[in-house]
Amino acid sequence: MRTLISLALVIIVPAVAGAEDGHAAWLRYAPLDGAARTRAAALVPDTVVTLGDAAPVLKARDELIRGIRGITGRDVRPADAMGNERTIVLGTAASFPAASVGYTIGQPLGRDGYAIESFRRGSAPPAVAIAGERDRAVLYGVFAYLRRLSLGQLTADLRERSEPAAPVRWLNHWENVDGTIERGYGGRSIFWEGGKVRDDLRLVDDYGRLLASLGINGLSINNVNANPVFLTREFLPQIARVAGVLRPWGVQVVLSVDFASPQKVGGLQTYDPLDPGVVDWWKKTIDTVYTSVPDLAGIVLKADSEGRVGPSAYKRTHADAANVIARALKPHGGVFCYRGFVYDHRMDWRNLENDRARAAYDNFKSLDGQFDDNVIIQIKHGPIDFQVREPASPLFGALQKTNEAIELQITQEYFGQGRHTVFLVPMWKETLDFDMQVKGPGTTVKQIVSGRTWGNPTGGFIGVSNVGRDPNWFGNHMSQANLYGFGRLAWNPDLTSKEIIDEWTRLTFGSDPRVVETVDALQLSSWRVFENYTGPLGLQTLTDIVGNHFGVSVEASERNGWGQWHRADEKGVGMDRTVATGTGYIKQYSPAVAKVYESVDATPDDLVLFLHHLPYTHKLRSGKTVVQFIYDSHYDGADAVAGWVRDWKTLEGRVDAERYAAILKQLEYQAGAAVVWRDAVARWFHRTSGIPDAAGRVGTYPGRMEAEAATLEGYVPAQVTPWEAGSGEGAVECKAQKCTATFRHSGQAGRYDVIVQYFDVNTGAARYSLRAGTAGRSASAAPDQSAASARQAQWTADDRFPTRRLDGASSTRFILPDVALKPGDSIVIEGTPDGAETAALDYVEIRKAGG
Ligand code: GCW
Repeated sequence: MRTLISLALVIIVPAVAGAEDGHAAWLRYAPLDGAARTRAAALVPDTVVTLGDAAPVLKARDELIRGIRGITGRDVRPADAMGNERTIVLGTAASFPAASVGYTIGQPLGRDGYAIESFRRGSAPPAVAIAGERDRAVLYGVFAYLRRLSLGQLTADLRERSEPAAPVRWLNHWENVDGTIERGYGGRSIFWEGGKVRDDLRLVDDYGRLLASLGINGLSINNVNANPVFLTREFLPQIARVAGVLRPWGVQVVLSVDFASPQKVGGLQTYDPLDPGVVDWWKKTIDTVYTSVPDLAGIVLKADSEGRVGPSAYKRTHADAANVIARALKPHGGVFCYRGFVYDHRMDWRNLENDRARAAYDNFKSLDGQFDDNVIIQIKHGPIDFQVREPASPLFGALQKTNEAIELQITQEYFGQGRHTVFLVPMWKETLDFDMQVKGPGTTVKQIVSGRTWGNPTGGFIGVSNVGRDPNWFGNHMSQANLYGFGRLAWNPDLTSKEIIDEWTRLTFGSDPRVVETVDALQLSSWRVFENYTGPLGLQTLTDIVGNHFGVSVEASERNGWGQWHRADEKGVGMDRTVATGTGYIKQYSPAVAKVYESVDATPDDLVLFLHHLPYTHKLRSGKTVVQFIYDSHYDGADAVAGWVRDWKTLEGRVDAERYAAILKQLEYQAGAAVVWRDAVARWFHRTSGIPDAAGRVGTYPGRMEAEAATLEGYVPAQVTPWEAGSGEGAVECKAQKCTATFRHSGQAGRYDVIVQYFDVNTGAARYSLRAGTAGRSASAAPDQSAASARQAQWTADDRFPTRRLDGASSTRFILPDVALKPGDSIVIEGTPDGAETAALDYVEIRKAGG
């Protein structure tokens, strides 16, 4: 009987309606509260009439019914015609006149535009038309309607017309057919597994729905580091299956290709873009792709970059390469995206004139005018590579006769990889709103990529998404705001960060004002906070550039060919990119922008070390010296994350328990990681510059006891690489079966949180146990149970941080809260290694309980 009951439970639990695992993201359609619900229920229709039976329009109808039911509790009935009830009519602009429902679109809608308009036929009850310029735009209109409903913004008289800023609103996915995702942090691929398409594509369907709600209309389904198998005849049915699932959502498939495909899978001797055989091969191959996927949106290519082959193999230009594929796409209406991310990663770092930031402009500027009209140059938002702070890429301003798209990275490669919360919209906005001043003032990046500045028809917004099979898509609930924000900006780049996050928070967590205020504030500050503890002043992300792009490693960027140099030495730091004395990068901007950047005093502090090499003692615009700014910002950043944890805790009971706990855990991790970053970067600059911290913090850590100074049984000293990622002189590790480190509390008696900083590498699952306080005291000193049980704890180091070494990525912490300690009490940690994971320890730190 017992077994039966527990079996039943196992089956029932996952089916519990409303499990808040984050999968529904911003489309939860949670019921509105009280009065808002009554108000909304009075405005929604009784029936929905659908004009035509195109799949996106039917999806739109189902979505409308589902959304209204969730938000207001009312059931809307599908009907064949308008009757004597309140009705919503859904259809394309063209379908309305023929249906004679009493509504016509009037002024035509452009592109993917939609209209949501109230109307009345004779004395019939009020009706609403949701009309789209094309099928998928009906979906966009319905999602807009439901967004209003959820946000409590629906009114009785609706007059909304909306058109996207640009035709290209695409995502790129860096997915491999084996199911892995390059720079993906939300689990394995929703598309691929074991070399082929997955049998179950329900997640793709769910994803298509999320994308349609944002107006995203294209999606590349394989890595730009492309596997040529995607262009083989045998593979086409697999692509067609994915396209078939996305099509009803108005999302068209895009393919990434390998430029050597004519040779690798076509059996030709060459892939020279000017060779007639190659021209012919591309044409035939793309014709064949269109027989399987007739609405393929286009192709994306990464060439001559990071080891990918390209036209340089035959001394051909990027335009030669782009046009050969673009011409094959042209008869089918396909668009070709050539990535502007072309640079040499074997540059000589000794030559102070070399500069990776110049690469995109140097590669493409002279080719302006040579690209066919269905070619887009896809440009990363900054000149390097998604670093925490970069200026707008000068290439945006350099091309006048060429279509451009901005590439924004949604997946948080350099932004904590799903383990840190960083809302990227404010950063993207800074680039989109940046005035390149290429046609006088008023030529912002968003206008240029929308094609408005030079009248180029085919441009837009491309986001690298890389969601995975994790229930919440990203491995971090808060990261969903980046996909949401990307989609909203791609539709309307004039929206503010505040508007976007406010919508997202309400749709995702509901409209409790305390929740909205807390989450909005946290998200809106998060980029600055992250920058403060990972790389302020335009230093770029001070991470392990040649490795995992996750942990701190200040010098990893230096003395190698990758060109992400900051050139810090004992006197100063920063890349001199001036025209006068540096690499000349600044000349790539319009004279008006260059004038600002060329002058140290005029350059904003945020970018100053990206553009200038300065002594540590240089006074910034803020009035602080460079080095003091570095110290201060790192402390500010780490303090801010600790503050988020406290803020989040005030939301207990206001956010569902499941997401509350997951986000708390994520923020607590982030708070610890920010301390690792803070200490590492501040100590590195302290040691290198020899200049003390005016506030006396760097090098002095109250309450901290280094493991190497503890009483050790079995534990032996170990090096942390880079040195700055380990506190004190380094760490200790256990190469025996079991080891013990004993620390002695020498401070005052009181209640403390005991923080154990240890290393969790990904090669095993070492175990730790901790005993804090005096043995035998617990019984008498604990009327309060939690304190009594809090004196001991065990945990396993089984997180999968992206490293095998003791470094900034594996350094993490365990906190035993609220422990009573008196002078002389011991804190004993026992470590049990697991294979190559050596139960390593960095330090123990005690802080006032609840701090
Ligand atoms: O940021 C770098 C990433 C690579 C990526 C490359 C690119 C797909 O580290 O993983 O390759 O950019 O954008 O092509």
